[in-house]
Amino acid sequence: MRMLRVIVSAAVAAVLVSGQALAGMGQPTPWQIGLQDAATPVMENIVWFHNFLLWVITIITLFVLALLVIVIVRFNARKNPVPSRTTHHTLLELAWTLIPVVILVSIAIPSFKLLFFQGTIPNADITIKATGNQWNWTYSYPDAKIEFTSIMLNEEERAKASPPPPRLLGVDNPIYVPVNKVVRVQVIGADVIHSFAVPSFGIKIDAVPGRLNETWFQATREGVYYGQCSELCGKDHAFMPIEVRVVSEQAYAAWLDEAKKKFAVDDRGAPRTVAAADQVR
Ligand SMILES: [Cu+2]
Repeated sequence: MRMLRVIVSAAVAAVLVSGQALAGMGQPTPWQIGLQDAATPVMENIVWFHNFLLWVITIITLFVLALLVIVIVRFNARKNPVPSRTTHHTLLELAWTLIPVVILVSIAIPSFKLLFFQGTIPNADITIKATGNQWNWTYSYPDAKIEFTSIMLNEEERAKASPPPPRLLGVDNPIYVPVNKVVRVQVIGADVIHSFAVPSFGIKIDAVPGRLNETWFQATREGVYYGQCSELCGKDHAFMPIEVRVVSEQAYAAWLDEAKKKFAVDDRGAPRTVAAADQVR
């Protein structure tokens, strides 16, 4: 019995430790078991809720398994030639009605809390609009009047980049956001339904043509975070990654200055680059 306990606790510890060690920050890792590391309060909540449910389901499963074993061993036909005629047990029936209700309520309360936390967008510092196209993303920062398209790097371009981004995840024009700021993300589809998802931020929202969806994130750690289109949208669905760089306020300001020169658009969203202005003249 003691031996069994040692083996079980060793196995559980191995799974927990490896899950944590292998979970990637902002990107998936080989042999990853758990969720990607959380970089926003929403994702921290999701990870907590996920682990909480895992405990609940594990305890329930072991309890039901124990009941089954007891029934098989103690109440089989061989041991009970004359079956018991008991049909009701008021206390037992009350217990098996009320205990599940208590369990469900204890799941529902944090679940609804999380849902409202995700669904209520706080006062945003920055708004980014992400438009899903077949098969890339267009991002605009309406307040800064910039707009650009973000396309996946192919193998050749990836090899040239330093450091090379993970395969199928790096893009030519990533989104930049400052750390600790609330970012409102408006998401829409230009052609078919796409889905804007960044696992470390705990966001995933459909990009539907003709309907503006909204979500938000507040990244609390600097770094590079990857996501992917998460709605089957056609032949290159797997090749429209999302890359978000969370940087310091100064680095963001520097990027924004540069971006305003490169990606400027006018109020109607038409390009206002130097080249385009030249053509008009
Ligand atoms: Cu897509």
